[in-house]
Amino acid sequence: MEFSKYQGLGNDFLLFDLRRARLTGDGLAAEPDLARRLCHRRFGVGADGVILALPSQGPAELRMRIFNADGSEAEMCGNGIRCLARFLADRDGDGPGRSWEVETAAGLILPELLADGGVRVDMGSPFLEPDTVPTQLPMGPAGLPQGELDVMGQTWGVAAAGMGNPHAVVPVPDVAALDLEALGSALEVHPMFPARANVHLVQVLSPTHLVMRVWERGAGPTLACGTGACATLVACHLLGLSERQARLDLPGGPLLISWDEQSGHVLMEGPAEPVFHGVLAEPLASELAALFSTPASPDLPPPSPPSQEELGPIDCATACAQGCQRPQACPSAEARAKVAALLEGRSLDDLVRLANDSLESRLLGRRPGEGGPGA
Ligand code: ZDP
Repeated sequence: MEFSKYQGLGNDFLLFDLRRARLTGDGLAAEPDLARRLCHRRFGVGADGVILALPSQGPAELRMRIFNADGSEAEMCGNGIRCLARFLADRDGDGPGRSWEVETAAGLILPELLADGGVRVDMGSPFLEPDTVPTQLPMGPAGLPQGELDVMGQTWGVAAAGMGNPHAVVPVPDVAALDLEALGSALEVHPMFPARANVHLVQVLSPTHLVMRVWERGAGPTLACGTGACATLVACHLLGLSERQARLDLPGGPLLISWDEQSGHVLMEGPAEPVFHGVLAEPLASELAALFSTPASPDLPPPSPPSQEELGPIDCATACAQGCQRPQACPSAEARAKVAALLEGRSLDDLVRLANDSLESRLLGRRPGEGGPGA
């Protein structure tokens, strides 16, 4: 079971290429303890999260799933998707300009490899309605959920935004002066955030330059959070604190974030670097491999499609409306085979005579009192 470790601004991930594998059941989501053990920095490999590259379920090229160090699954991951793009490019030998459509629980996300090795990502539109974040904070005058929350005996002005995953943004005069551990851990599980929250303290240096500290849901204090930087820029712009485009300095380094006025999409640009490639030892390797029906070895052919018996009978009316999908499983195949046999070996004249005869007998059958079916 091979894996690679990548990091984006010090936010680090274990990546597994399972694009040719098939999930049995719900994979890692059903085994939160496995993600915890992989991410543990002393008993495991060590990372902020585990990222799986999986076959897409729709038209996208692939699907990404991300698990936090505490085993919980996140909908999206900004630094992680940059790492995923570099990982795929490194494995497949792709260069600058290559882009991918990635299916995530936050919708289709589009990373693109840049000439300098960095990655630009179209992160889609932010979620600003309270129940889409999700948060219990009410819609505020700035056009996003806002409120005052009491934590640690103090009142904090908090704004919320979603990038598929939930974020709480707290503008403060000096990020360095605050106890991130205490504030972050309390706001992460605040009842106003029913799915918990990633917590960001942000200080405005200028309208195009912000500095932030990050407390990640399920991971604690991390060096960077891509989705968090996007949510923070959106919140700061709506609150009148920043332009639509700014540099956000995170503990691990800067990200460039812009909120495109026309498309409404947030664009993120930043680095992603390989750290090492490894092979999991037992028992972790077998435990992870057991979650997939095919190991992730690139040398193996893709999994064979399920057999007709496994698939069961087909519903032609819905499944085959655009043409026969599975002739072997077609319930009308027998009837169609009889017609084919009938047509074969008969001349056109025979067929015309057959049609006329049967038409005549049907017409006769309908005349009252002259016999035929039902008379
Ligand atoms: O939403 C969450 O539970 C996050 N901890 C997921 C990871 C977000 C991340 N830091 C990012 O860059 O967006 C990886």
